[in-house]
Amino acid sequence: MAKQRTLVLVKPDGVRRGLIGEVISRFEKKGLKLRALKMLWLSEEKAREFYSVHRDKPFYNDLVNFITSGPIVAMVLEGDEAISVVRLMIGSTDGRKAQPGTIRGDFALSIQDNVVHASDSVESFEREFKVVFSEDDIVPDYEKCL
Ligand code: FUP
Repeated sequence: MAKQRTLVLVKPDGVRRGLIGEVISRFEKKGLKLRALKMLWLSEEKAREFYSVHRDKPFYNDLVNFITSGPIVAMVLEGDEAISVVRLMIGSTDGRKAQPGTIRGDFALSIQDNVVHASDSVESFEREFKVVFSEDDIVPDYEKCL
């Protein structure tokens, strides 16, 4: 069992709809540990960097406009196989096709306004983390204090 970190965003639609608590609650109940948490409003420059892997896609500009349309909540979650576990919990990209029981399956009806983002690989996590957080934002391991 490999302990991993992943980055999750509650996107502007999720914040507007009051889903911050719901999203965090699901990950907490699953047993993932929050190691960093912040609310922020991405600049266009940071949003372009965050989604740089999609820069050649037809939806890139719309995606940047959407993710900068309001505040977001970013978090680092830690746990065994956190990247794949969280991807399973958020569901498929298109909310209309995401399985019920997943976050997108339960709360999204769109491919763009799909409530959450989660890293899809260690490499993505490392790039995304640097856009949103610095190492100082990570709280020390508090496992022993629980
Ligand atoms: P995901 O990893 O599930 O968030 O999905 P992708 O990395 O493939 O896409 C990132 C974001 O781009 C999605 F969350 C929504 C947006 N997107 C579109 O708007 N249209 C598409 O056809 C595909 C993705």
